[in-house]
Formats: sequence, C-alpha cells, structure tokens
Amino acid sequence: MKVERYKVTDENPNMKNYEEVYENFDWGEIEKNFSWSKTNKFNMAYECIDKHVDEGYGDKTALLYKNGETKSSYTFKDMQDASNKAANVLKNEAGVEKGDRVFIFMARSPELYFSLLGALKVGAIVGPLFEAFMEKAVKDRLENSDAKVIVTTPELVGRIPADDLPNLEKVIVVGGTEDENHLDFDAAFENASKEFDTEWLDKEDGMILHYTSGSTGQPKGVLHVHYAMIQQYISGKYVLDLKEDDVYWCTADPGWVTGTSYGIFAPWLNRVTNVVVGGRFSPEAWYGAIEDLKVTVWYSAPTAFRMLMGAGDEIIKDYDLSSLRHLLSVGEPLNPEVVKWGMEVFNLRIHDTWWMTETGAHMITNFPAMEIKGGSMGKPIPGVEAAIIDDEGNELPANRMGNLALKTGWPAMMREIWKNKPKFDSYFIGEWYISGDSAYKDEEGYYWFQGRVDDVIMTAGERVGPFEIESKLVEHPAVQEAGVIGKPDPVRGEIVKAFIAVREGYDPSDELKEEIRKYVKEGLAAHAAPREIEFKDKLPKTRSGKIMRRVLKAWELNIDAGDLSSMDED
Ligand code: 6R9
Repeated sequence: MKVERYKVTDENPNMKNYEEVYENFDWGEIEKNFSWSKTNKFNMAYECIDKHVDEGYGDKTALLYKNGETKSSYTFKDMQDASNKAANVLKNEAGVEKGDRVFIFMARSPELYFSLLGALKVGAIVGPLFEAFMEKAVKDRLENSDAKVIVTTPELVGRIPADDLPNLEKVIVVGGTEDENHLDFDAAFENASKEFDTEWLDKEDGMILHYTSGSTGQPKGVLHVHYAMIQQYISGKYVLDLKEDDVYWCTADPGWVTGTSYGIFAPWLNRVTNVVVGGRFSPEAWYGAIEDLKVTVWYSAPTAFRMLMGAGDEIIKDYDLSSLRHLLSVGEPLNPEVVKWGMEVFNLRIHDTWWMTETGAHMITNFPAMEIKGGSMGKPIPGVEAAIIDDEGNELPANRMGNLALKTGWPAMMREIWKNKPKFDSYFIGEWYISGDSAYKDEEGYYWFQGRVDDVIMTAGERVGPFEIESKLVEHPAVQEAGVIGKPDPVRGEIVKAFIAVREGYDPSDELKEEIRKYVKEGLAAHAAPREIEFKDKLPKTRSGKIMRRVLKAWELNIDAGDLSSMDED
C-alpha cells in the first residue's frame, strides 16, 4: 500500500533531533525537574499544583472548564485552595488515610478534579470511574479494591450498592444530598480549611487504580505509582510539545487512563493551562470549544476524528480554529485517511500515540520533530525500548508481524494488577512486557499496528491484520466506520468479515456491498477483501471509543462476549 509522508511542520518543537535525544537519554536527568529530587518527598498533586504556586505562578490559569454555556476558570492558586479543601473533607470528615482506595464516580466538573487531587494529597489511591457505569460495574470495582470512600453526584449515587459493600465507609455527594447516610460534599467543602499538610510519600507508593476490561472474566485493576510522573512529564514536553503559553485540551474522561495521565498529570506537571469540556460530543460543541477557549494543543481519538469527518467540512467553516498548532490521537489505530483529512481541514498533522493503561504513559509515538508516515504509530519515546518478538521472546527482523513488546523498567509501568499476581505475571516473557498487540517495524524503525493478537486473521495461509482492511474501508465515501474479524471457514481457516456503519446519506444494499468489496480488492489485496459484509447502525465500542472486535466475533459465533462493563450503551 502506498504510504503518505508528512514532513515536520512545527518550527520549534521541544525535541529537535529524535535520534540524538534517544541515544543520550537518561531518566536521572529528567528527575532533576522535580522538587523531590532535592527533598525526597513525593506527591503527584504537589508537583502538579502547589509547586507552581511556590515558584510564583499562582496567578496562572490552571483549569478552563466549559459545559454548554457554563464556563469557569481556576488559577493554580485556586486549584491549590480547592484541592486542600477537598483533602480536608476526605481526611477529617471521611477518615481517609494513606493507602486507602477512594473512588471518584462523576461526570467531568471542576469538583472531580478538586477531589482527585485532594485524595492524592491525603495519600489515597484514586480509582476514577466513568459516569456511565451501572450498578454491577461499580460494585465489581469497589469490591475488588476494598474501596473505603466514593465521591459521586445525585444522578449517580443510586448506582452504588453501599449495603453490599461492607468496606465502603462513606459515600460523599457533590451537588446536594438529603440522605443522612451520605456526606454532603458542598457543605463540608464550604467549611473546610484552605490549609492542608500534604502527605509525603515514597516514589513507589500507589497513586491511581485504573480498571480496564479483560476480554474474559473480571475487569483488572491496574495500579500506578507516584513515580510515573517523570514519564508523564517528559512525554508532555516531547510528544504533546507543551509550552508555557499553550491552552491544552485532552478530550478523554478521567475514567480512562488518557483522561488522567494526559488529562491531568502531563499538562499540570508542565504547568500548562488545561481545558476540560463537560457534556456530550457534538461537532458544534467541540469546534465551539476550540474557538472559544483558543485551544492550541488538542489530544483526541480516532473515533472522534471520524465523527468530525462524517459531519462534513462545511461546518468547520463556521468556526475560527486558527489557534490550533498541534494535534494528537490515541486509543485506536489512526487511519491514514484521517491523517489526510487533518491536513486538509486544519493544515496540521495528527500525531498518533500508542500506549496502554498498563504502560501508564506514551510508549510509541509520532514526535513533532519527526516525519509522519500515515498509518504508522511512530517510534518509541526516549527511555523506552520496543521490539517485535515471536512467542518465545526472540526479536523478529523488520517487516515481520509479531508481538509488540517493551523492555521492562520504564517509570510509568504498572506495578501490580490489584489482587491478581498470576495475571500480572502473565504479561511478561523474560525481560519483555507483552502488549497483546500485533505489529511490525519497518526498516526505518517506524511501528505499524496490526490489531490485537487475538484479532489477527488467518485466511488461506496469510496473516492479515484487521486494521489495514478497516483503514481501506473507511476511505470509501459510504463508510463511516468498519470493524473487521476473522470468521471460521472450513476451507480457508478464516474468512474476512466486515461490519460497517454507513455515513449519513448512504443506504445499505447488496450493490453497495459489492462495490465496497471491489474497492478493497483493487485498493489493497484480493485476500483482504471481505467475503462477507454486514451493515450495522453502529459498531460496539468501549467508552473510550475502541471498536470491540471481540463483541463482533461473539455476535458472529453466537458465543459469550466476556466482560462488557466497558461497552458504551448509548
Ligand atoms: C491509552 C489506551 C490500549 C489498547 C492497545 C491498542 C489500542 C491504543 C493505539 C492503539 C493502535 C494507537 N491502542 N492506542 N492501537 N494505535 N495509537 O488506549 O489505553 O484503553 O488500555 O487501550 O488500545 O490495542 O493495546 P487502553
């Protein structure tokens, strides 16, 4: 397939020469940017907020919040006061102590950020939950982690089965409560002191617990420690390219690792103004937020970019998006077609970034100072070693598809799977962490995502990654989104089957199926052309926007789809 190349456009990125930085990189040097390098006293919340106040930046805007017509803005000093107050509420009114698990279950609002930082100041381990979780999903996570406290809102409190959770001591409600069993956050916050003695921790103390769904069985609790900050900080500088005057918007919810590592920690560790947009996605709301808040650096996901693409290029003309200077994507493979669209409508490159809940921070990315090859996820960040290995742990040569693996020991790596040592151990072969993704590396060192290992299709003796086919499919004007699976076939082993949601204005038909099949056959390869196509109104996705191929497969085979708590039901 022809690869589009996009030259470096940013004249002044934070990292000029990738190769040189990569060769000479030393985590020890990065540590010097933190106050704990002198004091040996760790706390993520301190480094994100208080440090900047102490260094004279108290008046700088830390948080810009927008939800419809509602807007508010908080300086670093405001954030210090508010997180101290929240810390006092958690400690004095709810008895939270170092190491306790505190869950935050609410829609994006300033209070979410106050509580999360406040919990870190107390030394608690924070568990953020998507607001869309229903009772069973909430219960599984609180139970597995023996959560002591949960902070929530009146809309969601009914989904917390407190009676079935003996370890849950306090339910704290933001936005008013009549129930005397609950703690009224607003009243306690109002009365709380702005002074708080931050709990000083060890760099290896637990900080955040992100539950991620397993393809079978229970969700797993991925634990990260305070030391992860050095990687979140430096990738914020090198990859997000954050600079002093940036207005940065990461569209992810903190219920997903992107919404914490890059929606909270990376921007604030870099002392940058961070935008939070509440409410639901719509092209108007999103383009409106960029225009209104003058966003300069924008980090989103392929699913959102595809929806914006689907909304057409006319609507963009109604907005002034000229503040944007750097765009990034995460969560799913970034189709070359989407990168092309980004060039057309923003005249900017979209920089793909690859990483996982388990890795805690960026691993393989496209740097501002690196040529982009459309469809590639880029190269490993300095300080991280990646490779493609076979099932025995041997490195494979260029252009061979295999397990995408990372040399263990990067700072933001998960430290445990909560109460599940066997699961944790199963990630490793020798010194390699096995991602579960399938990829290859080209002769220039760029990595190309192929699919989850379980999703790779074996058809007539060929290994085919679903991503390449999906990317070809979405180039077709009728295709909004596509999910491709291997369907067992007595002759070919598997055949390629595509599930397709069509764009507005197109009607599913047999002729369209035929046309699409031909399009892939001529544009990609005969063996990659889907033998079967099924039209769907929408594809099953996680709340972070990933197409769930295992659900497509389970539908096809009429089998159990495993844990569905992360599926978006809207
Ligand atoms: C940060 C995050 C991890 C899985 C990962 C891979 C997929 C993420 C990607 C990507 C292709 C990218 N993924 N980024 N695939 N290109 N740039 O997404 O964490 O929710 O744990 O998902 O997402 O399959 O293994 P998480």
